[in-house]
Amino acid sequence: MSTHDTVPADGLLVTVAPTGAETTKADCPALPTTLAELVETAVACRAAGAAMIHVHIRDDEHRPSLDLDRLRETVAALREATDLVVQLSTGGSVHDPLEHRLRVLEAEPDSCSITLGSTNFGDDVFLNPWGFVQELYQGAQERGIVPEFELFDLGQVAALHRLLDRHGLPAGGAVHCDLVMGVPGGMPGTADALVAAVAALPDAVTSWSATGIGRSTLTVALAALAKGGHLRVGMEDVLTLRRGVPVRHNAELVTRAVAMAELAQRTVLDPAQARTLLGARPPVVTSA
Ligand code: KMH
Ligand code: ZN
Repeated sequence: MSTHDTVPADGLLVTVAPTGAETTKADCPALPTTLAELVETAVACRAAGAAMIHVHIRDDEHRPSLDLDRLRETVAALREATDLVVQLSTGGSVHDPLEHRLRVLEAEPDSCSITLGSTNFGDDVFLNPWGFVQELYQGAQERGIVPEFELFDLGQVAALHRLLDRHGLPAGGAVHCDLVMGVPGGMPGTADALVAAVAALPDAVTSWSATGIGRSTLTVALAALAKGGHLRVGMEDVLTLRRGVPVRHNAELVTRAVAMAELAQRTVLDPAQARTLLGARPPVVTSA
């Protein structure tokens, strides 16, 4: 397999976000929180059709963690077991200090999430001051890490214009966004909101995906497909397949995304094609 394959015009990137920082292991034992569970999940989701993994890690008590050694170990283990594009969350949990979130870049993932502004997040606040956003973005540029701009509301779309105008394009030259919809405090998970957000994206945007939290997940996925976007799925965002039917494994959500892609006559991208789409560097080969 080549590392920089052509991306078909009807290509569809499926990103899996398997863990997140909000759900507890006690509430959801199926959530992959240990390294072994995360690697098993990554392998199964790759087989089901995912090309990128958005990673939050947990500590030994299954609590959200940004421990740098653990992040490095996680990136290495995922690269060893799969060819997925490895994206680390710099959002962490709402309780993580900004300086810890900046240091995530030191784990040298292929990609990192960057959120463009602060958002009420349920009863909490997901803090992303402008100075922090710029520092994170410049750090990613310097390290050759491709960002995924996570956009929780329309104001953050406007902030993306401002960021690109001031600091130029990401490493690799592509601009990929993910609309995260339906967070209590952010834009609603509706087709109307998705259309408005997509219409407002900067011209420099080369690809975008969307995900709807909780019950908005199918509405957002179907609207994203209708508008030619890509899909993010996973237990970070939704814990049921339908009312009363819990997700038992993230691969179920990836399989459903692939089925929707097939219905929409889209070609599911493999990780090499995803790297081309995202402008990500070739996979790091770990020495034996
Ligand atoms: N856990 C949320 C507070 C990201 O990964 O960059 C932030 C989040 C976004 O999940
Ligand atoms: Zn996340």
